[in-house]
Formats: sequence, C-alpha cells, structure tokens
Amino acid sequence: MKPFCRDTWVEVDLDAIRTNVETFRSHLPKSTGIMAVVKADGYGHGAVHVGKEALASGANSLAVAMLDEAIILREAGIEAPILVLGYTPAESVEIASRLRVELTAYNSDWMIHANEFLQQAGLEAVGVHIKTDTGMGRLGVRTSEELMRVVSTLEASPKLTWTGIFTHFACADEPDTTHARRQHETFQAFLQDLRHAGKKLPMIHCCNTAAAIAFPEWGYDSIRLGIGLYGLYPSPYMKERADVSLVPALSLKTRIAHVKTATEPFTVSYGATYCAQPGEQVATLPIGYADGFSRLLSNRGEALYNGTRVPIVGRVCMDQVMVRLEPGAGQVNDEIVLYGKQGDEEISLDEVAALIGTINYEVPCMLNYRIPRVYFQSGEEVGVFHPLTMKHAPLERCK
Ligand code: UAH
Repeated sequence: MKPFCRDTWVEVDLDAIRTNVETFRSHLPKSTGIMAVVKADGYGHGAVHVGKEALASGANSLAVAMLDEAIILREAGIEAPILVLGYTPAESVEIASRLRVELTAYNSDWMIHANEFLQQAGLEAVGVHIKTDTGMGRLGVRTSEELMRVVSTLEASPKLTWTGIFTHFACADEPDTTHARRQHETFQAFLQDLRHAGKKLPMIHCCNTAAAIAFPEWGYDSIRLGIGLYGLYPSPYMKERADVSLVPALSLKTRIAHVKTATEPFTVSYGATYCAQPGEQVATLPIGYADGFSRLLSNRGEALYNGTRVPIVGRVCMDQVMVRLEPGAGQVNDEIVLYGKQGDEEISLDEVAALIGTINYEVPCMLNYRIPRVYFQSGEEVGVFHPLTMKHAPLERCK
C-alpha cells in the first residue's frame, strides 16, 4: 500500500546530498571534518534520511538546534556524534547523557545545575561545546574573562566533559568581509587566551556554509555545513562567486486535481483577483499555504508543466492553488513541478525566495508535516517519510 494518499509530495535526491558533501570535502583542508547541520528536519528535507546519507558520504557528525531533534536521530538508529547548537534546559541534560548527545553551553550556572542533575541521577558525563559570541549577538560568552570562568566551571564539573569550542558568523555570505574577519580575529584571540592559560583545546569549529566556501582555511577541526549540504548557496553573492558547484536536492511536485476550460469569463479563488477568459484552461492543484506553499505566490509564482512555465492565477488557498495552462493541454493526474526541474526548465528555491521576499533557507523549511518526503538514490525510490501519518513517540521519552 502507498504510505500516503495525497497527490503532492517532496522528492529529495540523496545523490545530491552525497555530491555536496564530497564537494565540501575536496574544498576543505584534509584535517577539517564536516558536521552536517540537519536542524529543522534537515531544512525541510528530512533529518533522518539526509543525516544518514551525509554520514555515509563522509560527514563526521551531525548538528541540530534542539535536543528533541537529536532524540529523533537516535531513535532512527544514528550512532554518530550529535551536537545540539541551541539552548538546552539544564534538567534535560539527563536525556543528553542517556543518548550520548553533546550540548552547547556558555553559562556557569547552567553548568553547575547540569552537573548536579547528572550526579544525582548517577549518569555518564555529557560532552559540552562552549559557544563564544564574537559578533552574532545571540548565544555565547562575549569576553575572555567570561570564557575563563566558564572553562573553570566546566573543568570543576566531573559530569561535564569539555569537547568543543565554537562561534558562528553573522555576515560570512556578504561581499564585505570586514565583520567576518573581525569575528574570526576575536575567536582566534579567545583560543590564544586559552592556550596561554595552559588549556588543552578541544574540537574547534566556526564555519557555516558561507565561511567554509569563502575561508576554507578557517576550517579548524570541523565546519558546520547547513544550507550547502542541501545544494543551496547561503546568498545570491555566494552563488555568483561560484567557488563550489552545488546540486539542489529538493523538488516539490503535485498532480492536477481538476481542469476547467473557460467558455465564458470566470473568476478564480478568494477575492476573485483573476478572471479566466474564454479558451483558457485553469488547473486546480492540491497544495496550499497550509502546506507551507506561500500565499505570497498568489498571481505571481509559476509552476512547470510539460517542461514549460505556467502562471499561478488567483490567490493561493489553504489547500489548493490554480495555474493557467495552454488551452486543451492539461488532464487530471498530470504532474506539475512547483519547485525544481522539469525538462530543461527549473524553478529554483532562490527564485521562489526572491519572489516572496525571503531567503532560500526559509522556502524548504516552510514545507511542513502535511507533505510526504520521497527519497531517491541513483534514480530509484529508496524511502518515504510522511510526518502527518507518523506514529506519536511514547510519552515516557519526555519524562
Ligand atoms: C550555530 C549554527 C547555525 O545556527 C547554523 C549553521 C549552518 O548554517 P548554514 O546553513 O548557513 O551553513 C551552523 N551553525
């Protein structure tokens, strides 16, 4: 039986994930590892399948934003090191210990509490990466004094092991490298202060995709590869630079649910913002803004049919959207590509992002639990994941 019923799905090309990992592997110094960032369910592509493929292709570890995302990866049988990049409440440290997940920390009080929780529970030590804020203004220690204090607390916590130190760049995808260079200098100064204080440094990492492309020499022990893993560039500027050639992994497809040919003018969708003229064919597609297909594409976006572009007409509804086809062209069940390639044409996530006034990162992240993900390798379907029909995890997990 088909694991999903709806005629709208995402296809993820795992060969593209492999190619992108290999591309970064050869772009970086040999000593630099790759941490594949699969937070936000692998930027909408599916964290488990993408994580497994990235690891099989040469990535050394995975990173997520929150502990719950790490739980999903462990439950799927992934044994590789996993780092939580965001904040984890100290009391959740028990789960991190049981699942051997490393956490990010930047605060002595947090460390004291986390250590106490682990001691009381008699659990194994948890690996901790210290986050330094060198110019992102988000999480992390900002001064050398703070850093020294945090390191001392960490060293005095038998149930916490210092396994990493990192920072995150705010502007590494821009042509003006001033801010990125300043951040890197600050990071270097932190590392130098630690060395002078006689500290043995753990794993060092600072590069996201943009920094890994522009400054591979800043790779240290690992990069944190996010958007590039999925074959997208961190900004139009980074794409233009063309230092690396990336292959997009995601397509969004659907099938025509209904076609009508206008014999007289009729208006299309809420607000009656489009009026079909006699002879025009309007096809209804089973996807809408409740799937993460932005309503901002109303009367603006395009789709691909028979390898050519067709316009979205009228407003995108919650569950449906309409496109205009050549007279007599379309039939129910015909395939339409909303994102990705069909024939020689392509609607890239960059194009969609520009149309709706956002960045390419957001476009696949918006595609939500209602859309099944189908995985391909060497042209063969190798797996399906449909979040909507996924069984709920046992409640014990969250205790
Ligand atoms: C801390 C952190 C992030 O929040 C994100 C990433 C990956 O960024 P890209 O998607 O731009 O590569 C790395 N690190």
